[in-house]
Amino acid sequence: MAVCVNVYTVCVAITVCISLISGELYKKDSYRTIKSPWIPLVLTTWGYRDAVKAGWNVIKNGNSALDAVEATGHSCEMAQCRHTVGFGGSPDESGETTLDAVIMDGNTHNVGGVGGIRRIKQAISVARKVLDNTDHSLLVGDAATKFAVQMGFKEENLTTPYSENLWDTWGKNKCQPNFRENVKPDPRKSCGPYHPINGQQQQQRVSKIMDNIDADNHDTIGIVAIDSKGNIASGASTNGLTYKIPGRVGDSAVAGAGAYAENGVGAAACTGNGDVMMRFLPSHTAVILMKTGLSPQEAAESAIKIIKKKYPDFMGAIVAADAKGNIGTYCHLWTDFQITYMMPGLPDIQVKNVTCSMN
Ligand code: SD4
Repeated sequence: MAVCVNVYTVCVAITVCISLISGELYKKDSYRTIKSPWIPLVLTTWGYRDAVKAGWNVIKNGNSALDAVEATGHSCEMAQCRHTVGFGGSPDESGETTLDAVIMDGNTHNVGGVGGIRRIKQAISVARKVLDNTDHSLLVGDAATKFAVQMGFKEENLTTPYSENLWDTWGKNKCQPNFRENVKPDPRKSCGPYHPINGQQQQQRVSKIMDNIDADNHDTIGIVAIDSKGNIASGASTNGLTYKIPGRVGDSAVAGAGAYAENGVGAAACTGNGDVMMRFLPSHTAVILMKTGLSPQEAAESAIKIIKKKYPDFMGAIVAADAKGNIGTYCHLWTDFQITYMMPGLPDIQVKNVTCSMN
C-alpha cells in the first residue's frame, strides 16, 4: 500500500512537471484517468466565501458535485447574498421577488431549472427536484411553486422590508430604471400601464439595459463543482434584475446560459445581463471551446468576447473549469468582479479580484 501511494505521488509529480514544461497542463488527459491535485473543486462568481465553504464542506467529504452545487447555491439563497440571490431582493415592477435557478449534472447531461418561481425560498433545491424527480428541464412561475409544494417545500412570502423599500423608492422615482421599450407613456419618464407604440419600432438601446445593472443587482451566484470521482456539475441562483417586468425569466434558469457542465470536459457559469447572455449561451460556448482544446481561461475569454462584439455595452462575467480543476475567468465592464474557489492544498477559501475588460 505504501509503495502504491508513493508511486502515485511520483506519477503526479512527473505529470505536473512535464505538463508545465510543455505548457500544456493536462490538455490531453481524459477525466477517467484524472488524479488532479486541483479536485475536488468549488468555484463561484463573486465573493461568496460562506457559500463556497458550504459547498466545500459537502464535496471534501466525498459527496457529489451536484450536492455541492446545491449546497453552495442554497447557502447564498438563505444568506440573501447581496440581496441579489434568494428572497427579499430585486423586486419586479409589481414589487414581488421571484427566483431563477438551474442545476446541471455533467455526468448524465440532466438539467433542472426553475424560472420566476414565486413564494418559495429554496430555488436551487427545487431545480434539483426538477432534475431528480421529473423528465423535464425547466418549470416556471406559479406552476413551479405548485410543484415545489408537492415536493415538500414551504410556500411563503418573499417580500421583506428591504425589497419593499426598493420598490417604494422606484415608484417615487417614476419607475426608473425601467426595462420597457417602444411603449407609451414614455417608460423613461413615467410609470405604466403601458401600451405598444404602433408603427415605427426603435432599436432597443443596449446601453439603457446596462444602466439598469448597478452594484445592487449584479451578483448572481454561478457555481462550478468537480467531485473527487471527477464528476462535474454546475448551477446558478438569482432573484434576477431589479424592477424586471413580471414574468421575465433570465439566463440563470437556463442550461447553457447561466450554467453548463460536461464530464470529461469541464463546466462554466455566468453572471451579468441575462437578457443578453441567454441570446448567446456563454456557459455552453465555453465548455464546447474547452472540448476543442482551449484552456478554461481561453474559453472564458472567447465566450464573453463573442457577446461584447455584438453588444459592446454588455456587462457580464463567466467562470470556467476544465475536468482537472484548472480554472479561468473573464469579465466585461465591471470594476469590482470577484471569483471565489476552494481546492485541495489551499489553506482556506480564496476570494480573488478580477480585472475586467473595459472596451
Ligand atoms: C439575470 N444573470 O437574471 C442574472 C442577473 C445577474 O449579476 O447575473 N446579475 O439576468
